[in-house]
Amino acid sequence: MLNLSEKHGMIRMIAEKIANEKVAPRAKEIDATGAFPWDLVDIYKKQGFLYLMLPERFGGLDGDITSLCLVIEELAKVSGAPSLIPLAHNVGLMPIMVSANEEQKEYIYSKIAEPDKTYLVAFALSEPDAGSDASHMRTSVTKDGHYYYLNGKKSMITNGANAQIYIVFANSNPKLRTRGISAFYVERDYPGVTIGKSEDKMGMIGSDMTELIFDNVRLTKDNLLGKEGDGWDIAMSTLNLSRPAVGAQAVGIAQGALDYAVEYAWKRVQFGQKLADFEGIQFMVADMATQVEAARALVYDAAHLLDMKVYERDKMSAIGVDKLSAMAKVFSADVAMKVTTDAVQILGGCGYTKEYPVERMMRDAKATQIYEGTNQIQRIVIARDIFRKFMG
Ligand code: COS
Repeated sequence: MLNLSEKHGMIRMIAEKIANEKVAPRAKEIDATGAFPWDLVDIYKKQGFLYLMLPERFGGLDGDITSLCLVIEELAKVSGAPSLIPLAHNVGLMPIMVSANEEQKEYIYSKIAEPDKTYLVAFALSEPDAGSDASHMRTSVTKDGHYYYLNGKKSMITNGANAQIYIVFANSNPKLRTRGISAFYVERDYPGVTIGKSEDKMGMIGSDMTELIFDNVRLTKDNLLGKEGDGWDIAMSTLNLSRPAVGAQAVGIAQGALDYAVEYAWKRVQFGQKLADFEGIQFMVADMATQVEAARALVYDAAHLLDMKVYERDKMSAIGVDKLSAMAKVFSADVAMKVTTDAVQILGGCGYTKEYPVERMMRDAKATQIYEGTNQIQRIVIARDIFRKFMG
């Protein structure tokens, strides 16, 4: 069990209450219809879940990653997609948090804090030909006088169709590879921005994932985050911050499936005894619970390290933040996949039907092994950090 501060205990309690009272009753219907749950997003806004990255003067928690993980874990326990929407939104705010100047922060944070309208943000890095190989992005930015012109296509962007602000990465000189990449904030109503194809997904249904197309979108230096060429560092710093939160989501999904399977094993009778009385089931449940607890410990260890506010890439690398973040994500996502699959197994034929929630949890768990960097990419990041001291 986690040893939480009073503040974090309170946040966890609020998130648990919202998850149980507001999200859980909607989980099955959202998965069946795929309708984007704006009503839940409005509740999240009221509860501050969309402000977690904002400074305190805007009602936020100043980028507290532990709080983000607690909120996402509690929401994910009851339903994947409704946890992904605030997760992707907060990930979208991370590049602002780590690299925007004061005027940009004031402008964007004021929009997020606007009482009458709910703004969402999306992080737009991936492209059709640049998923894991992110630095080979084709989206281009050309400078002409005071203006930048953005052209290209981003793909599989979570919140793409519903966000009003996009954080977009583009290269001005592919020969420079990572050093040619810059980051911009782009608003949905800028001329030349269109929302492309919407993906029909296996899981996380109800959270949108779309293409974004930029056709000669005119930007100014006010849209540029950090300096020209800082984009790669901003993207990597963001991923180091966000990966533990994906880990927390995976822990939540796994815990939800475990809880359901345990209750089922206690009630279901076969061969004249409860499933829970079979040693085979006991061993499965013991392993599932141990894995979930170990994943949780790794997630909150990484989150605690990030809460030391080491946002520059050099500092992050020096203390191994990239490694620990990747470990939290890869381990938790693999645990979520294993535990949800075992939960389906414990429920047997029932587990394979849509009448029970564990098949949905299994489909949702799969996403956590893929997004925010596939689990293979996480292993590359971990191994590179381990061998870094031997490199020149
Ligand atoms: N934190 C800090 N720095 C990182 C980093 C991380 N997590 N991962 C890579 N870097 C740095 C490297 O240290 C290197 O620094 P230098 O240029 O100073 O040497 C730089 O980034 C470029 O790295 P590299 O040359 O290894 O680039 P590659 O293109 O070979 O691959 C990976 C880098 C694969 C790690 C990167 O492309 C990646 O993270 N891909 C996954 C992208 C992703 O997560 N997409 C999901 C988006 S949201 S759904």
